[in-house]
Amino acid sequence: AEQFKMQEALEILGIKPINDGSSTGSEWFSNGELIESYSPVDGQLIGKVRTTTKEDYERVMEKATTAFKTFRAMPAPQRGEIVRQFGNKLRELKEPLGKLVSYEMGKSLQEGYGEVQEMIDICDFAVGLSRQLNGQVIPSERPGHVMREQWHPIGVVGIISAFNFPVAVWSWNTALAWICGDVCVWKASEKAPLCSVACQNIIADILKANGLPEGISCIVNGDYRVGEMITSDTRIPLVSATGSTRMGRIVGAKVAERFGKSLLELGGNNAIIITPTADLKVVVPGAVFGAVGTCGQRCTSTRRLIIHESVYDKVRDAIVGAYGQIKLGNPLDEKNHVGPLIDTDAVNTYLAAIEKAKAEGGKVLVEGGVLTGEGYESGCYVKPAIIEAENHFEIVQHETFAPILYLMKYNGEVENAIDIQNGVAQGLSSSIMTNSMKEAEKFLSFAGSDCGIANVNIGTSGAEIGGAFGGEKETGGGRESGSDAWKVYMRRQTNTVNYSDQLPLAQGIKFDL
Ligand code: UN1
Repeated sequence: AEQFKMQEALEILGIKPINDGSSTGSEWFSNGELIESYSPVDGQLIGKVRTTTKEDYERVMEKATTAFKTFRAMPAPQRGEIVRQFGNKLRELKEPLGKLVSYEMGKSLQEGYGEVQEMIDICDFAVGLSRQLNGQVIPSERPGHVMREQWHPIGVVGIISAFNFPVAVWSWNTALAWICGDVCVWKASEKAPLCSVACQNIIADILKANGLPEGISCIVNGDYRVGEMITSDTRIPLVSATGSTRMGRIVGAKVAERFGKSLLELGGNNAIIITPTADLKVVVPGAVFGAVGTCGQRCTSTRRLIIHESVYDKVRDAIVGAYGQIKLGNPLDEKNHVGPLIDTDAVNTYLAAIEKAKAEGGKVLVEGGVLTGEGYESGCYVKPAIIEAENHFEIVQHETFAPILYLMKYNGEVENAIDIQNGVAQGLSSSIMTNSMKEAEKFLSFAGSDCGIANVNIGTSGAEIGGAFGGEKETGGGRESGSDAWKVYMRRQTNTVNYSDQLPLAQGIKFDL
């Protein structure tokens, strides 16, 4: 029955057995080899997507650069209207799209729907923002002069996204880019290419119904070689890339080499500090959802718990106890909390990390392992593991995209916990569980967490789109979604206008002729 409903979802989303992977809107073409997309849920082939060749890419860029000239001239609130229609369409299609996300990527159905909800939320945010792309008026030191700042569309935005949020990350970028007057070229993860086809179908209908040209929303498909076409292309002033630190290092350098801008959203190594006054009713669901949600494959997933020694045993026992309640299995079945990892490579990485942690002296509190037998035929289902470890272990310093949670102790004051929390190369998300106002404020102060996201009494994952999302250090420094993240999708221009009959120079310089 599940299979039939999935077929129905695929039909609604316009997914065929074989799909072109390059599109400028309604036009689809592609001449590269095929990517086969297998579901980690049941190991079945869902569909194939043809990759983008250099010639296909040129065709895409031709349309994109031409479309930009039209789109940038459209008033921003009218562009907002397009995004409003897109958000409404997503409301209609939340169920089939959420299902496809869950089936192609393996996250729980609830989280699949949640991801589509994030798309809807960013659309709403962007619609309001389309009337607020405000610049400032700045007092000039010269009489009869005015200074102001304007924000202009930047051009073609390249988007490179990861498998773990196969639809939301695209929309965080596109919803803002579109209201800003930019056009987008998206390369989805080769591990979730059908999601890109589905999203492109949805937006293409809307652009067409509004009589807009081809090229405002484009997709390309393939591996890093297609990514390189984007990163090395001087016609693309901004590249937004989400993925591993390894990938970001390459993309960031490549884009910087040609003086492009990049928005990087890379690895995290997120911790929760659990203090003596922490409320266990909040700690347990916060830490467990953070660690095992999306099978530990969020960049915000909780990797480390830093627990005060005075409450260590109590917290450890409560978390270990809660792990006993987790239901693992088909993510399309709503009673399961955790689905599979993305593929068997990810399973091998997970197994190797557990071995490495043990070899470095880690003590396993909840055993990991691969699940076998009925319902687990894809070979991608693993048991969430808990390991007592030390922060300096090499494996702990490293982001493993899997449900492995490291427990460690701190003693004395909260500053010691903050040192441990900050003592990694990544800087995405962080939390403190405390009822002490002083501890909470210290954690949020300049001397506290060094992450882009710092929370009190909630976990590390599940950020709302209203805030700027991103992090420091090896996380890459980019911010997307809410707050003033829109500014990166525009170019800033400072204007000085003289409405006097004189030409006074700035800085008091006299230049008499
Ligand atoms: C990601 O894993 O790339 O905060 C993004 C969260 C989600 C986004 C995660 N809103 O967990």
